[in-house]
Amino acid sequence: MKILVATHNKGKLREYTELLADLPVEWVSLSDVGIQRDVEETGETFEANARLKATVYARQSGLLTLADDSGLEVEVLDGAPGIQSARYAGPDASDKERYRLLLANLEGIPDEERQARFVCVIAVADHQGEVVTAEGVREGRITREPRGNHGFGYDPVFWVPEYQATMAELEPEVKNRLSHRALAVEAIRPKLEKLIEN
Ligand code: ITT
Repeated sequence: MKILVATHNKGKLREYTELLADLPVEWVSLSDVGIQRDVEETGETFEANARLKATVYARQSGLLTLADDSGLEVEVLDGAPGIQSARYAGPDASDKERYRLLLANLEGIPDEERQARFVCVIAVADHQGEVVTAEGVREGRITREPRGNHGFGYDPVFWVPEYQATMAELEPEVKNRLSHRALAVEAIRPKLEKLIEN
């Protein structure tokens, strides 16, 4: 069976192909099926946007489709950047510009008030619009300086207390054991296996 991993984010695509490698599935990407256009994320929650992306891309491709909406919630910023994580520093900003802006907005905030969490909601939709979802959350805090070269996005400024390292300092196999995305994958796995069997 073919499943579309519907993301334009190369970091996410790499992680899904690693996290789901054991399933008896041929994974295809948006570029494999010739879809270039982005879905406009008009929802007000991670779940709404994940559902939206999965259903639109499933309709366009005719394939069972997995999408995620994910991002970073910082407590002292009342949950920002949240669902705006990808657009935090404007539509064409780089990952580096986004985390630099975050560090600037947290200037002067002491370590104990820099708690944050990564959230990932996965939605899997079929071409008829049936959708299942699951969520994963990873707690941590925002550092004062970026560190590490692995991962993507806000990983260089996200401190994982259990490992005394930023997410970007962890080897990909380690991130894939503990990340918000890994937890969401474990939660969606039984539902996905049922869909594959049918
Ligand atoms: P798609 O919508 O095409 O999947 P996107 O990058 O626009 O790609 P989102 O709208 O879900 O995806 O935005 C996610 C944002 O949160 C984006 O800025 C990512 O860099 C960041 N993010 C998500 N997961 C992350 C992770 O595991 N590590 C670091 N940053 C992450």
